[in-house]
Amino acid sequence: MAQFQEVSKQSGLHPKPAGLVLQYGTAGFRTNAKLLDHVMFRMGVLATLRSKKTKATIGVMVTASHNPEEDNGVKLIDPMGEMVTPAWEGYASQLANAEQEDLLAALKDIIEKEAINMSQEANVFVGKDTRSSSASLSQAVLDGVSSLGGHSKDYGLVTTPQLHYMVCCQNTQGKYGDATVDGYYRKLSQAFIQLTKSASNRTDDQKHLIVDGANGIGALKVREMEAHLKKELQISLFNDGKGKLNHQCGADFVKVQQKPPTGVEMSPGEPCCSFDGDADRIVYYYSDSEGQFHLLDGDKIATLISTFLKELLTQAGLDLKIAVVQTAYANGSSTRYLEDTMKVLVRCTKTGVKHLHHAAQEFDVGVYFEANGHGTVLFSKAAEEKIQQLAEDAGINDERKRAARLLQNTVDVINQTVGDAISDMLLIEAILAIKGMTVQQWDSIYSDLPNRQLKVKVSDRRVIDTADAERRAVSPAGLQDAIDSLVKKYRQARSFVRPSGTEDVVRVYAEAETQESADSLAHEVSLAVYRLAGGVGDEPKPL
Ligand code: G16
Repeated sequence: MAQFQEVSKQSGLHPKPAGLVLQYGTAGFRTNAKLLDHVMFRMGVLATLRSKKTKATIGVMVTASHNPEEDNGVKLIDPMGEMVTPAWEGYASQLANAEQEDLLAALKDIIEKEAINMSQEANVFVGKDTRSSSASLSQAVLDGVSSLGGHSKDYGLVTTPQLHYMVCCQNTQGKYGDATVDGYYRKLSQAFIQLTKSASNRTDDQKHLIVDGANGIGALKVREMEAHLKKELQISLFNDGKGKLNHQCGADFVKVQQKPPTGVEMSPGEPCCSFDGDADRIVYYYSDSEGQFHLLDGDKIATLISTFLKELLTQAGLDLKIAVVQTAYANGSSTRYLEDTMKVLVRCTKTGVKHLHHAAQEFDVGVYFEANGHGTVLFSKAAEEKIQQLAEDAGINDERKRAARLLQNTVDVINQTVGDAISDMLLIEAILAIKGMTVQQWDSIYSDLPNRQLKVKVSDRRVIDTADAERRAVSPAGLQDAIDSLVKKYRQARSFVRPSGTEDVVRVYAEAETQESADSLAHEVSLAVYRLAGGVGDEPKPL
C-alpha cells in the first residue's frame, strides 16, 4: 500500500538489530539507549495509530526516569493523560520486536485488529528528558509519526508529568488547562498561592525548601517555575543539572539507600525533597539535631494528603468516598495507620502507576502513592462538581465555604494525569503551611517499620512469577516456601520479591521490628532468590 511506503523507507533508517527482543516493562520500554532507535521510530508509528483510533492526541515521552544516564526509554500517554491501555502495550511489544522484514505485516495486523480508519488525522505530542541520547531518540519518534502522515508537536525538554498534562489539556479542549508549559506553571502556582493565603503568618523560614533536582529535567523546570510562585515558596536547588543524572542523588537513590543525596547542604530540621530523573516522583527528608536522617516517602505523603482531604471533606459536609491505593512496598505501619487510625479504605495493587491509577479511579477521591514517591490524587467528575457547587453556594456557613474553597484549589494544584514531583511538592508545602505543621510533626504521625530493599542479578528475571499484588512468588518452585520460613524467624516481619520492570534485576523487600532484622531478612531472601532463581555473579553478601 502506498501509505506504508514512507514507513518502509524511513524504518530502514532506524533498523532493528536482528534478534533483539525487548519487553514492555512497568512504564514502557527501558534499556541501554544504544538499543532503542528502532523502538522509538516504531513507537512514533504506534502513537500515530493510537491517535487515529482514539481520534485524540497521544503523547510519547522519551525518558528512562530513575535509571542511569546511559539508559533511555519511552512512555506512551493516552488521551486523558493516563498510561496507554494493556491491549496497546501488547501492540507496542509486537511492533518493537518485529524483525525489519516483518514490520509492515505487524503494522497491518494492528490496523486490522483495531479496525483503524487510516484516513483519520493523527496528532502526537513528544517530549524528552535531559539525557544526551534523548535528542536523537525523540527525533526517531518524530520520524515515526511523520512516516505515517501524523502531525506532531515537539515540546522538547519537559518533565514526564508536564507532557501528560499537555495531552490531557489538548484533549479536553483546554478545560483542564492550557496545553503549554507556561499554562501549567500558571495553573499550579495560582492554586498554590490561593492555598497558602489560608496559612497565616508564615515566616521566610517556613517558605523555604531544599530541592534535589537529581541533575535532571525537574531541576530545569522548577527553576522556570520559581518566578510564578511569587516568593511564597523559596527554593534552594541542588543537583541542578551540572552533575551526572541520578548519580548519588534523586528520589530513587534517597529512598533505596535511606540516606541524603550527595551535594545537598542540609541543616538540622530543615525540610528537603528529591525528584527523580523525569520528575514524576518525590520524597521528603530531614536530618535531626543528632544528625540522624529521617525519610518521608510516598507512604508518608499519601497519609498527609489523605488526612488533609478527609478533614476538609468533613468540614465541607461532603459525603464523598475516599481511599488510598498502595503497593506491596507500602510500609506496614502506614497501612495500619490509614486503616486503623484514619479509618480510610486502603487498596493494594501491583507496582506500576497504571495499576494504582486504575484502582484510584473507583473512588470519589482516590489518593495513590507508591512508597518510592510516585503518586497523585484523582477526583471523580461528580466529586469535582460537588466541590465546585459548594464553593459557589452563598447559603453555607463560613467553615463549610472555607473548606470547599480549599478543596477547589487543592484540585487545581494537583496534576491528576500522573504522579508529578512539582505538583506534589506544591501540595505538600501548602498542606504543611495550612496545618502549621513542621516536617518533624508530619514525620511523627506514625513510625515506619525498619525496612530494606535489595537487588539480585539473575540470568532471566522472568523465571519469577508473582500473585496477590506481587506479595507472593508462585515460581520458581520452593521460593515462596523459603521466604515464608525466613519471615517466621523475625518479629513483625514481611518480605516479598518481584522482577523489576525497569531494570534487569529482581527486587527484594523486607521489613521487620528492627533495622538489623530487616537487613538480615533482606539478605537471606536475596540468597534464596540467588540460589533458586538462577543468580549470576557473586552470592549476595550480608549488609
Ligand atoms: C517506574 C514506574 C513506577 C515503578 C518504578 C519501578 O517509575 O512508573 O510505577 O514503581 O518504575 O518499577 P520496577 O520496580 O518495576 O523497576 P519511573 O519513575 O522509573 O518511571
